[in-house]
Amino acid sequence: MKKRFWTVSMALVMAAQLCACGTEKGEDKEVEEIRSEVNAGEEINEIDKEAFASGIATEDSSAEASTSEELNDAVEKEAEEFVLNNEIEERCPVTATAARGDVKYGEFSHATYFSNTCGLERGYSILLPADYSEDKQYPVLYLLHGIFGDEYSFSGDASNKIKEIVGNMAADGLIDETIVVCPNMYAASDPEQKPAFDNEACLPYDNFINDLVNDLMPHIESEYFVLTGRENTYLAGFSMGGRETIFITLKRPELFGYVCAISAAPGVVPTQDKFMSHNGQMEESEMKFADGAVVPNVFIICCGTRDSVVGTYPKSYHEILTANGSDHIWYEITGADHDNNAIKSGLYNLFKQIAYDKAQN
Ligand code: FER
Repeated sequence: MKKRFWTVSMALVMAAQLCACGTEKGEDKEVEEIRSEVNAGEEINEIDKEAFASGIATEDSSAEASTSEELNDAVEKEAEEFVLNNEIEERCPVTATAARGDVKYGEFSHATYFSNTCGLERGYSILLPADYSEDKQYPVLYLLHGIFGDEYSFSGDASNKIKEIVGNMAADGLIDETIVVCPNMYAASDPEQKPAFDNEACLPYDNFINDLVNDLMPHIESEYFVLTGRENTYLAGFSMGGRETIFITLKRPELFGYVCAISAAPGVVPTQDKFMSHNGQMEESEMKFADGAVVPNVFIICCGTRDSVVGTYPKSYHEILTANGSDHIWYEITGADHDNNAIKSGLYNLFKQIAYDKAQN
């Protein structure tokens, strides 16, 4: 179904490809027309929204091997060659994404919590390990969706392979079994308020830091058997979720030991892109960890080299953080668009870094 995205939203993608990297002066009139169409909220239909929320659909890379025998061979070969180090791998390997007969995977379920921040009952999806038990305690990854998404954006898209990546890496003893919480990142007090490409409509996303820290995290920590503290608390997000991941990490770096912002959207700092003019959550000079702050052990920023939606904004975040002396890992996924290849890569590398640190201790 998601493949229809390509045909339905050609104008959007064309505009995105032409000007994803920020303001381009002297664009011709045709581009300006496409841009204004894109800017008109009603032009963004449900299928487009799905692609923003959880990434443009891609072919399943584990389906590159055309038979299950070929897939098994690829998995075996990769497993034999695998050496745990702290190097980034651009592509998430099939050993991580393949559904294996010998591994029991967790399932997503849905629950709610009361948000004092919003004055509302709010939902989240949660992936518990297959043998989740009160006899154990689990680290938690908070995973933030893209614009127009909700708590179902990741759980409803099997092609991001979240269940497989977490399940396989835990089954292989690389990481502890891990809980993944997918919140609704639109922390509005008015249930009628809806996201859009304008500053006012984006404020609830920027408010999510309060909901996460004051409402959702305490709820998860009281309702589930979780390990607490920064070493056991991870944060990742895609696109709009990547932008909020960066914002939350810079504001509350002591809370999260391992962080990954995938294909982060513009708007952390003031800018103008094809969708809107962003006021910015902070000035460029403020985009850094506070002096003396406890910072994450690992803070990854990554993006596909062919991202047709956020272009080079993630790279610009890397450059600003570098100029401001804030440690992070930056890498690009060759050939990836604003899509699941970027998401799988970011998640895999986040867990690989966690695995590496765990192996050192
Ligand atoms: C923008 C470009 C991209 C923006 C948000 C996005 C709020 C988010 C895209 C996504 O979440 O997929 O200018 O402004």
